[in-house]
Amino acid sequence: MFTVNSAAIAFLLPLIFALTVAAEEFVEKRYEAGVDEDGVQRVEIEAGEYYYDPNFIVVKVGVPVELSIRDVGGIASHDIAIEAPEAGIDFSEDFGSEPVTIRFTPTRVGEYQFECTKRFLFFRSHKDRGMHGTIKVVE
Ligand SMILES: [Cu+2]
Repeated sequence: MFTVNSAAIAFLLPLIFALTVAAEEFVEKRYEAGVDEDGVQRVEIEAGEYYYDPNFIVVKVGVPVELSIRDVGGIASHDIAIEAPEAGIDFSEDFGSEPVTIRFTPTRVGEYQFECTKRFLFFRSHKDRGMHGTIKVVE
């Protein structure tokens, strides 16, 4: 006979709520890329559960960008995806603790959203848990 302990329910319900519904605070971490001597804007991103740092990245239009991204902890695996082909920014890359380099040249001013597309079973997606950000392309 299967019985449900009320103490277990009292413990599990808030946990299920936290994992599936509750909003987590999103803190903006801004980085304005400079242009290196070789004409490349380099940006290093560290990612974990469930964030990118930085998550608001300002780059200049028409100047090549090199994003270097790596996972700095946790057990979940992550990716970074952005779909803005109209701005020359369109990629989806898995990464781990070794840095992965992504190159593109932004062609249009604007703000473009990136996110982690991973999700574990029925839990909230990594994006919904705070794993998203913005590339802002400026003149
Ligand atoms: Cu993720």
